[in-house]
Amino acid sequence: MTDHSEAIFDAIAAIAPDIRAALPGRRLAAGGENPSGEDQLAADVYADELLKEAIEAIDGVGIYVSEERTEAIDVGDGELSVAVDPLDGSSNLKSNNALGTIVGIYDEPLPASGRDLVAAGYVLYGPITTMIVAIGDTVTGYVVDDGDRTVSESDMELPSPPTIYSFGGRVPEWTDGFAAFADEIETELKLRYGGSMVGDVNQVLTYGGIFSYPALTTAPDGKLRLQFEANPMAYIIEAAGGASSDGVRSLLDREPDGVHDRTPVHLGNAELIDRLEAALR
Ligand code: P6P
Repeated sequence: MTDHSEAIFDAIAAIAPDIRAALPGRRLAAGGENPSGEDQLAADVYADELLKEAIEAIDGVGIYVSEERTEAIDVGDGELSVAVDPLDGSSNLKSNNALGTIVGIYDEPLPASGRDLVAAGYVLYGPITTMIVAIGDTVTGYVVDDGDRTVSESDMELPSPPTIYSFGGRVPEWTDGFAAFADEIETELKLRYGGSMVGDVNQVLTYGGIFSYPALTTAPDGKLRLQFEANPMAYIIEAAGGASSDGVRSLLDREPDGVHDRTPVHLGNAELIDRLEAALR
């Protein structure tokens, strides 16, 4: 499994320059919507096509799921299922802010529990292109240059004490429990919110803290998708010694119904997640 996972991350690193090079010319709407009802940019569609082509070429992969595609696709007779958000935070292209690619590698057909993940990672298209990969309980940071990934940090762990918080959703739509928790956290940590889960979770991994896109009064399941956003990020943060929650339990224990299920998301230092869950009880 590890060899196949490493091959998948090598393939994603190899096409990362192509995805990045395509961003300037594909900032406009493609005219369609993704299965979650969000406007698709030409960059979303292009990144998805490159990723599917790269991933289906790898032995060991059987199923491909993407934010941009309604159904799971059979791409081979392998045992692994790969779920991707090809261009997470693509709306940030308009304002030239960070965005990225999120990958979850499961050893069960999708939709699957986060406990069926064998690896997860993301590419961050920031001032430089970086990659984070978690396999088992080991998290490794890479710089991606010319399609090759070079280790920049080994055995990554969430820093402690935490210093930043990153809360999504409109404040008037926060539940009373989350608003009360936010009131406490705002007196303790610094706000860092950039509108792309990859960029914001990468700040939590870098500085320690908490990322939340919570349940809203207008959207009890929140905004982010379980299979290709929440689960992979929860796997990474828990492998780095942190914790995750949907408000009640680890995101990795949240049972999925479909490949585009949404879930409330909380990720970060364990003591902050404990406090969050207590505030929502
Ligand atoms: P909002 C990007 O569209 C995304 O899916 C995540 O990357 C990000 O965390 C969230 O939505 C941002 O949502 O409501 O702040 O625009």
